[in-house]
Amino acid sequence: MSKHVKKGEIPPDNAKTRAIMGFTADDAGEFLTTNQGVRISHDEDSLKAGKRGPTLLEDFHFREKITHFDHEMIPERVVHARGSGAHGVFECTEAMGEYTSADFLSEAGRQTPVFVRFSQVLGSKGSMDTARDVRGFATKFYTDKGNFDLVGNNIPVFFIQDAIKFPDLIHAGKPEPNTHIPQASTAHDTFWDFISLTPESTHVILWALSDRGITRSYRMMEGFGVNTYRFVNATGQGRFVKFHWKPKLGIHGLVWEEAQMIGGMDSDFLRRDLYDAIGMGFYPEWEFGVQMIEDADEHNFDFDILDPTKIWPEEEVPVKIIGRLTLNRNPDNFFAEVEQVAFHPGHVVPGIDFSNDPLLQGRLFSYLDTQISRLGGPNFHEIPVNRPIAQVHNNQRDAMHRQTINKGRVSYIPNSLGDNEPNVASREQGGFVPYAGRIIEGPATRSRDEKFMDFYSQARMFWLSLTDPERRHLLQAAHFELGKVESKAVRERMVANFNKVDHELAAAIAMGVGVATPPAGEASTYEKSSPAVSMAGTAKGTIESRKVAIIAAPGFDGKQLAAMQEALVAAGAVVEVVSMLLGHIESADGQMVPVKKNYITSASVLYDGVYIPGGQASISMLAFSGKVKNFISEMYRHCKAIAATGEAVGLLESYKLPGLVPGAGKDATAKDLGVIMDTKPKDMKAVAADFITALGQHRAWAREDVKNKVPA
Ligand code: HDE
Repeated sequence: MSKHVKKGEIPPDNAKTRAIMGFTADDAGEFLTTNQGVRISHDEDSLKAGKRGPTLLEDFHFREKITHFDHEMIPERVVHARGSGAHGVFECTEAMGEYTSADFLSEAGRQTPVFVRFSQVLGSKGSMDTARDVRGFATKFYTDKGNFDLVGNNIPVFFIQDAIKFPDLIHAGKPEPNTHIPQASTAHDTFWDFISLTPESTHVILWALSDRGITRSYRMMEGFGVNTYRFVNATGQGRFVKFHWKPKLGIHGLVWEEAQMIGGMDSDFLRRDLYDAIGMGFYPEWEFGVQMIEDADEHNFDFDILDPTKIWPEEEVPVKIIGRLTLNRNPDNFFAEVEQVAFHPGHVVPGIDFSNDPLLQGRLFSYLDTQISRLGGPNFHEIPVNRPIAQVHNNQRDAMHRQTINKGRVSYIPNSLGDNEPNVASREQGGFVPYAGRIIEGPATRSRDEKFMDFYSQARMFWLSLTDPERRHLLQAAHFELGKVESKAVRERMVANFNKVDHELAAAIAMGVGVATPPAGEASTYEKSSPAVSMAGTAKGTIESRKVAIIAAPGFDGKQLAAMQEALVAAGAVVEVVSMLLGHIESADGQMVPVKKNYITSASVLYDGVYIPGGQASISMLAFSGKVKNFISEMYRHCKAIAATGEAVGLLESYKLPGLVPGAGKDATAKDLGVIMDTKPKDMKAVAADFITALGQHRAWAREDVKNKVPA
C-alpha cells in the first residue's frame, strides 16, 4: 500500500475532493421530493380517474419522473465506451524546472489531485472487460494552473500514423454494420482486411496479440502517452517528451482461454478488480516517467521520433522517473464521474506543448468535438468531475446547461468598460505561450516522411524481444484472431505482412490458419532488441490483493486451513473458501468456517491460485466432485499456483496432471511448476511461504509445455 496515503482516509483531503463534494447529494433520512423540491406523498400509483383509470395528465410527479427516465441515456463514447475510473493523487518526486515550467512538476513532494479512467477501445458500454483489446489509460491532473489531460493507452504504439485514417480503423474493428457482429472483438474479416492493407499497423498488432491485449488488471498494466509531446521550460526552451506509467504490481496478462471464460463468468472483471482493490485499501500505484529528446537529436534515430507507430526504445532513451500516481478513492456515482468525465489531449498546461506528430494533431481536433455531442453542448467543463480547481475567467457565455452566473455587462475583449479584464497573462504571469520552435515551412502535401515508411523494423524488434512463453501466446492469439477470418485472401495478406517481420513468425501463423508458408528471405534485417518491451520478469513477488480460493468440504483439516489462510491474509491476499454449499463447513476438530462461494457462483478463472487442505472426510467428498476436478485442472491449465496438504496431495495426484509425478511431494520439479505439495506438513508456515512465492510470480510459465494436455 502507498506510504503517503493512509488506508481509510476517505475522502482524501485535497482541493478537488473538497470542490467535488459540494456537488454530492445524500438522500439518507430525507423526504422524497420532485425536482422542484416539493415533498411527495405517494410514489407507487399514478394519479387516476377512479381506481381503474385512466391516468390524469395533471400528475406532474408521474410526468416528471417518466420524462427524466426517458432521457437518462447519453451517447456512449464512439471509442473507449466501456471503462472504469477512480480518483487519486499524483505526487511529483523530482523537480523538473530545468525541463518544463509545468507547475505540478516543479518541486518534489508537490501533490496534484487526479481522476483516471481506464477503458477498452472497441466494445460497447455493456460489453465485457476481458476482450482482447488495447486499453485506455486517461488521466486528468487538476493542477493549480489548470487541467492537464494525459490521454494514453496501455500499448505504446498506435495502428495508424495519421488521424485521417482513424474513422476507417474504427469502422473496420467495430461490429460489422450489416449484422452488428461481433461485439468487442477484432476476430472478424473487416478488421483484418483493413489491417492487412495497412502495413504501418504491423507493429501495434504484435503488441495487441501479446498478453498486453488481455490484462489481468488495470492495476497491472503500463500506460503510455503514445504521442510525442514537448516540455517547455520557463525560458521557452523546448525538448521532445514521451510519457510513461509503470505499475507497482508489475505487468501481467490473463491466459486467452481464461479471458474468454471470465467474459461469461464475470463480464465486469476489471471494473470489479479496481473497485474492490481501492475499497479494501490496496491503492493502485504507478511511477510516472518521461523520455526526453533534445531538439538537436531529433533526426539522430533510425526511426522518426514523431511517428506514433514507433517506440523510443528505453535502452536508447531512458525513462526518467519523476512522479508517482496513487488511486485512493472510488467514484460515488458511476455516471456522474466515470461516464461524464471528458478528456482531451489538447488540455495542456504551461510547460507542456505538442509536437507535429500527425496523429496527435488530429486528436487535438477530435476530443473537444466529440464531447459536444456526447455531453450535449460546450459547457461540459462545468460538470463537477471536469471542473478545474484553477479558477476560470473568460468571455465565453451561455449555451446549453450553463451553470455559471457571470456578472457584469462586459463579455468581450478589448473593452474599456471593464478595465479590459479578464486580461491575458504573460509567460512570467503563468500564461500559456505556444512553443515557438516548431518548423512549419514546406509545400502543402498529403504525404509522409521516408522514415515513417519503415513498417517492419520495430515490429521485428518487438518479436525478437519476447520470451518463449510470450511468443507462444502471441502465436496462439494470431491463430484465434485470423482463424476467425473467413476470407483466405485476407489471411494470406496478413501472413505476408508478418513474413516481412520474421519468417519463423509468419510460418508458425500460416500453419495455424490454413495458408501456405511464404518464402523465406523477405524479413526485415533489423536485429536490435528491447528487453523493456517484454512483460516477463516484471513480477514483483507481492500477492497484495491477489485472489486465492480454498476448496474444502466438511471434515477438512482445520489447523491446515487456518494456518494457510492466516499466512495468505497477512501477505495481503483476498482469500475465499469455496465449497459445495453456501453457509458454514465444519472442520474435523469442530471449527466452523464460513463459505464465501459455492461451485456454481465461483469459477477457477476468477482466482489467482487455489489451496486444498487435507482432512480425510473432506477429501473423500471432494474426490467425487467433477466440479472440483475441473476447477483444479483449469487452474493447472492456466498456469496458476496450486497448493495441497495432507490427504489433498493424493487427490491432486489422482487427477494425473501432466508433468506432476505422483509422489513428487516436496520435489523441486513440482515447485518449478508452481505446485506446492506436502503430505505431512510439519511446518505450515513453510508450505504457505512456498505457495506465496508461487503466487507472487503471477503464473508458472514452466507449466506451458504440458498445460495443453489438460482437457479444457
Ligand atoms: Fe482516442 N478518442 N483517438 N486515442 N482515446 C477518444 O474521445 C481519437 C488515440 C484514447 O476515458 C474519443 O472522449 C482520434 C490514441 C482514450 O474518456 C475520440 C484518434 C490514443 C480515450 C477519440 C485517436 C487514444 C479516447 C472518444 C486518432 C492513445 C478514452 C470519446 C488520431 C494515446 C478517454 C472521447 C476516456 C477517446 C479520438 C487515437 C486514447 C473520438 C481521432 C493514439 C484513452 O475523440
